[in-house]
Amino acid sequence: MKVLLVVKTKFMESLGPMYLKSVIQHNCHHECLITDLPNAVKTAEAYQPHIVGYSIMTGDREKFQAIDMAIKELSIRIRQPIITMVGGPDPTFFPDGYGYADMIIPGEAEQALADLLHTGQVYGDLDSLPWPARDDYPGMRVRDFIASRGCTYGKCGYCYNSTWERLYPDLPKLRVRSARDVVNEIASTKPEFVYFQDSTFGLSHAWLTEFGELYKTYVGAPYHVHLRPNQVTDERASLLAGSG
Ligand code: B12
Repeated sequence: MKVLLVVKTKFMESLGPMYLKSVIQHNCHHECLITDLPNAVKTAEAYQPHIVGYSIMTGDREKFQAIDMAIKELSIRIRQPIITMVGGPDPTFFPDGYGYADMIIPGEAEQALADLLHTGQVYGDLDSLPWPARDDYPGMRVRDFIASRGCTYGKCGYCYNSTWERLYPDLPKLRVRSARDVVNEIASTKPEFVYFQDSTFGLSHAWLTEFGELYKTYVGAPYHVHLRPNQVTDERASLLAGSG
């Protein structure tokens, strides 16, 4: 089975689709390719996928819908059924607009895709997931990582976490990878610059202390994190500075 994942742009890495590609390849033993909107139809024509999945943020629904029409025409032309699916924040929060797709997969999709491809349990905790597949993003100077999912500040009006918690009340508010797993992953990519996509990075001082020591020893590249203003304490600032 061949799965084509389409992102809006490849100017930077898209961790969600990269995690899904890794599960599709390593856990499910199927093929997967990540492409962007401008190249989607051309790539699909050459790759002839069985499933096409779109990763969509709010504001981009119509752009993906237009591509979906072209993919369905291609399916008729090459006489091969192509199942299309949508996922990511917009289909999760606003599924009503997605009548055009064959499937809507809301929320985190690692386990859902494994179920769809008849594979067993892949998600135990975040450390159990295979690291994101980076081979569709060769030569990037900035590499993206995520050490946690969710956030303990669940009520900020501008952020998806509050809505997410209402949709998935059984998930812990915050799930954190072990510092060792995160640093091992980063070290394996030898990045020039590291960009953490966590909503709020290093909430636990004990975690941040362990992370800082490992990071300084095994990576050392400068890095970017998101913090809430009230997280910028002297202690956290010095832990971050100490790790480089
Ligand atoms: C990186 C990022 C960006 C990057 C995007 C880079 C890129 N490659 O395209 C940049 C900086 C460009 C960006 C821009 C914006 N962003 Co932004 N961004 C993020 C951030 C911080 C991390 C995303 C990430 O890597 N998550 C980690 C991965 C593992 O999770 P995931 O992406 O959600 O993927 C999982 C599921 O969604 C699902 N999934 C994802 N794709 C697919 C595809 C298929 C087929 C399936 C089945 C499932 C699936 O499975 C994945 C694995 O579990 C998130 C916050 C967050 N912590 O998630 C906000 C977030 C996604 N952004 C948000 C917003 C609001 C924006 C902006 C509109 C901000 C602005 N005002 O300009 C813009 C424009 C977005 C656009 N339409 O283009 C909102 C999304 C809201 C929404 N309803 O879509 C978020 C959630 C933050 C928030 N404030 O709440 N963003």
